[in-house]
Amino acid sequence: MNKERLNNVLKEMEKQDIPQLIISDPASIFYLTGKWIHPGERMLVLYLNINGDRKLFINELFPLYEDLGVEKIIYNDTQDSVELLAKHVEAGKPLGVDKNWPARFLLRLMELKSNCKFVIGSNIIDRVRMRKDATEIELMRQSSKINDIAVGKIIELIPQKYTEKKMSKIVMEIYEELGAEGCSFDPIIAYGANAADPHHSPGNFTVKEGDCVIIDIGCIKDSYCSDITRTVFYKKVSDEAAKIYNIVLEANKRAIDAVKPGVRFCDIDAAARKYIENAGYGKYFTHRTGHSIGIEVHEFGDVSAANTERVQPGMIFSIEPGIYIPGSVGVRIEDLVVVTEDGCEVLTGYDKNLTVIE
Ligand SMILES: [Mn+2]
Repeated sequence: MNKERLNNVLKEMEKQDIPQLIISDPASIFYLTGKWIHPGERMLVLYLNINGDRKLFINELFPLYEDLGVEKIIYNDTQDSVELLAKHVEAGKPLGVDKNWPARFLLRLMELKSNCKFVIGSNIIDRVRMRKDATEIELMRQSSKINDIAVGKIIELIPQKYTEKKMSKIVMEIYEELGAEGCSFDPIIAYGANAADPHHSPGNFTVKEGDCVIIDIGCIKDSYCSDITRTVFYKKVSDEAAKIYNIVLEANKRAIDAVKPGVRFCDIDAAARKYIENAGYGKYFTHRTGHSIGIEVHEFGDVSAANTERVQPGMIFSIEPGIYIPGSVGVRIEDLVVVTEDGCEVLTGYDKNLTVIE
C-alpha cells in the first residue's frame, strides 16, 4: 500500500464522516496497492476502516503472491463472498460503497448489514485521486510525450489518404512501437464533415482536399493515460474554417491562461466558452471544456459550467474547446495541464498553430 495515498484517503474519510469504506474499482485499488486486479464478475473489495482495519477480499483464482501491505481474505467460487465481507464490516456505522459496485453484491450486503447506513463512498477516493503526487505527474509527462510523437506521426501520414479506420489502427501500432501499453480510448480520426461529430467513430472515409482532420488520441504508459486533439487541414483551408480554427485556438489559450490554484473549474470553462460565444459560435461548442485524467482517461472532476469547485496544485485535466458546424467542419484543440503552485504546466507539447498539410 502506498502510505501517503492511503493516509489521504483515511483523512478524507474522517472529513466526510464515513468511518468505513468499500473500494471495488480496480483503478482505485491499483492507485493504493500498485497492483492491477481485474476480477470479472467475482467480488474484489478493498475494505478500509479509520480504526486501522484494512482487508483485501479476493477470489483465489487471482493468485496474489506479493505482499501488498494489506491482509488478504481469500475465498473460492463455492463460498459466499459477501457473507465473508459482512463479517468484517462494522455494525451500526456508516459504510461508503463504490458507485459502480454491482447490485448483486450491494443488495445482499444491505440485507446482511441492515443496521449500517449505506452511502456512496467513491467521492472520497475520487477526490484524493484528483491531486496527483510527484510520481504520478512525472508518469503523466512521459505518457504525454509519447502521445506528442504519435500525433506527429499520424499527421505525417495524412497525404497517404488512408481511411479513418486504417489510421486508427495505425495509431495503435505506433503506440506499441513507442512502448506504450495501448490506447487510453478508441482513437478518433475524422475527416471533413465527420469532424462535426465530437465522438465520431472512424469509418471507411478518405480525406479530400479542403477537409479538416481531427485526430483525438491517447495512450496508456505505465498505467497513466494521455489525451491530445489536434485539427489540421488537408491541402487548403477555407476562410471560414481558418476563422473557426483561430477562435478555438484562442479559447484553448484563454482557458489555459486561467488555470491556477483557487480558480473554479467553471471559471476555466467560462474563459473558453465566453470567447467562443462572443465570436458568435456558442451554440456550436456542445460539450464541457475538459475532464480530469490520470489512471483513467476520464476521472472525477469536470471542467464544466456546473463544477464550482476550486482547482488545486497537482490536479491534471484537459482543456479541449471545440466548434462543430454540422455538415461541414469541426475543430477541437486539446491539451493536458497540471496545476502548479502559481499557474499550470502544459503537458502536451505538440504544435497547435493552424497547419495545412500538403
Ligand atoms: Mn479528452
